[in-house]
Amino acid sequence: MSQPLIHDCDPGNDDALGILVAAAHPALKLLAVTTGAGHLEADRTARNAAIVASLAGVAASIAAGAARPLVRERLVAGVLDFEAGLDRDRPELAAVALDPRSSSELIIETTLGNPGLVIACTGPLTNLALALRMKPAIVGAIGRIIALGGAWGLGNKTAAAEWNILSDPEAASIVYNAGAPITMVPIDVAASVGIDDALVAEVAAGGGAVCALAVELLGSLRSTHRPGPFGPIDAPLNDPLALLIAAAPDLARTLPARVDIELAGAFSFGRTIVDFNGRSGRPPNCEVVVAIDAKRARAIFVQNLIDFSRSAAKPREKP
Ligand SMILES: [Ca+2]
Repeated sequence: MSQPLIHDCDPGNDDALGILVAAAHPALKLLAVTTGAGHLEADRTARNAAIVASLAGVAASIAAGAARPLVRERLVAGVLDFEAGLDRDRPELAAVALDPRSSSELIIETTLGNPGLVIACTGPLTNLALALRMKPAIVGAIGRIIALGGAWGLGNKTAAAEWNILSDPEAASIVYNAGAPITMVPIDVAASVGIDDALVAEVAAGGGAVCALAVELLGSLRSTHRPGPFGPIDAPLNDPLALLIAAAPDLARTLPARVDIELAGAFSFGRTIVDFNGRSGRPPNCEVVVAIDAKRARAIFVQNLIDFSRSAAKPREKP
């Protein structure tokens, strides 16, 4: 039986690849794609999700969500060039109609209707925090939250903080303290799965509209990658990993940890404090991914896209 799933995201080129994985993987049943402000404005992330759904024939409900963080002013993704993939406006591309519900409403109704479902989060955690505040009872129906974001080491937006968490630290704090099972996929470990020439070539060889879109998205991620002093050399695949782990949890090795979000630090605001050793004296609140089977993850990623591209192409091939 396939795993019911919500993908909460801010597409965003790697989020868009995540939607494709979520829709393609036979172990997943993608019920809803919920979007909000993060990488781009909220109306753009919703439209980008709707573009991906249209192009790939994704049947899930697509909703627009939070336009700003719970407490603070919104950040913008200043590290990106906004000229590639879905970062730039694409008025020429068709998009499916959005669900009339807000992302948080759709999260609540879908979760209550599908106990045990997984929520994969690849953007700021605003929508999920709102849903948890509006309807705390959903905690008991969530099978697992798989959240791409945070770091045990250096941040990627400030020296201390990773982008998704920094974009709405209060929301992240609500989610990490909600009591639901959580798997954290920190950028330290996500960096181990890179987008290299071979990966792009394998996807390109798949042919069809889905693979063509994926190649464009992969290229845009590579073009905006700025390696730090410790790498990684190749742009990290990032967001699709949350969906790949949702489909195949054994791709990831995890350790329990207490994860808290720094909400007051002058220099460390938005940092995830990952306590593997119980130094806080408080019990773990999540499983942190510490290693990924990168070879298998990328093989599944490529095969998903190729299979999906072929199946999505079939109706169009009919006379
Ligand atoms: Ca994202």
